[in-house]
Amino acid sequence: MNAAELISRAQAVGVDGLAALARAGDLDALRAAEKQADDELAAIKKGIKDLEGSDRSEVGKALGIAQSQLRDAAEARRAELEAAAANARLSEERLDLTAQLPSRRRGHLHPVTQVWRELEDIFCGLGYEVHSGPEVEDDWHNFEALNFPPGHPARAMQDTLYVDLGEPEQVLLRTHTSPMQIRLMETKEPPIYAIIPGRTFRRDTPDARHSPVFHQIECLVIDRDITMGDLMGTIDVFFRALFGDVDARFLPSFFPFTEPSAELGVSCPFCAKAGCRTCSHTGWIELGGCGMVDPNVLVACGLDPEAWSGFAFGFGIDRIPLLRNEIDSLQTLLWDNDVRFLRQF
Ligand code: 2NL
Repeated sequence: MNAAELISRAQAVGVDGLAALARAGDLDALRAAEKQADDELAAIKKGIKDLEGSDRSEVGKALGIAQSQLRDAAEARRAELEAAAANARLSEERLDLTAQLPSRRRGHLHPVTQVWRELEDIFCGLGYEVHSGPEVEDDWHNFEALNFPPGHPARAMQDTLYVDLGEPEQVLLRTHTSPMQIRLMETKEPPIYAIIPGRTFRRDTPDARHSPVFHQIECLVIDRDITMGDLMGTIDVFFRALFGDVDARFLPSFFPFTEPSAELGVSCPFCAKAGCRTCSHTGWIELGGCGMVDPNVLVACGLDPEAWSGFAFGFGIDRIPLLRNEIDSLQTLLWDNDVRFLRQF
């Protein structure tokens, strides 16, 4: 073959090779097209040795052009095919991170437990300890040490649930949380700053306002020179932490274990004393009672009433979630156990 023929063959290999590279649908096809063009160019190259000097360089030039065109085209096509393969893999492996899975509904604490914990938080913030005691008690801690005279109506069968253990009417379900306060005074060296929340039991027929199992919290302070002023100031701070902008009210009363004693009321947090359904149009809500610990109680616990004095107050916990959530029956709050109802609160 002469130089002109070799040059035109080299150009033809270039044109056909470019078309084959463009047609290659995957990397294997691309490699095959490259190899075929290379082989054909190598065969043309072999014809060079039979040519004159000046023709040799002309054919060499034509081969070089065809070779470099094919190399560039192959490189570009390879990049295209690799990108396409990567994209195909990406879309195949794509995870839909926006998928919505049905989530589990989160539960919450019972309304009584919520208030219980809130009360603990308030008193912990005032530096008090939280204590709990046995629910099954003896006559001494529930009544005798609390200065209940023998034959006091609260000891009678209709109020107290006695347990059939030991001597008759000696073992009982605590009717209030006070027995644990007796236990604290018997065992702890004052000063004592404690609250005792807990479950309490009375022989009551269940209705909207009564439940044989209910919840109480009592507060006990024993220290030197404690006065009625300390009691009133503490209750004021406590009521404001629990209810907001309210006033406390103390009405003279009687309890066997305190002297003097007072009924404890709070101005209605819902109407600011204007009168509403919640406070039965009185402007006040009765919560519990309070007083200065009776010296007889201190003596029963082995404390010297000349050295120590203290105050105590107590009230029912259940009243508070009832008021707050406008629930009209203790049965609904404590016994029905209907989560469809309770989960509103
Ligand atoms: C109420 C009234 C009260 C106490 C509880 C108490 C305890 C000891 C000594 C003196 Cl060990 N007092 N507790 C005092 C006054 C009132 O509770 O209505 N509770 C529901």
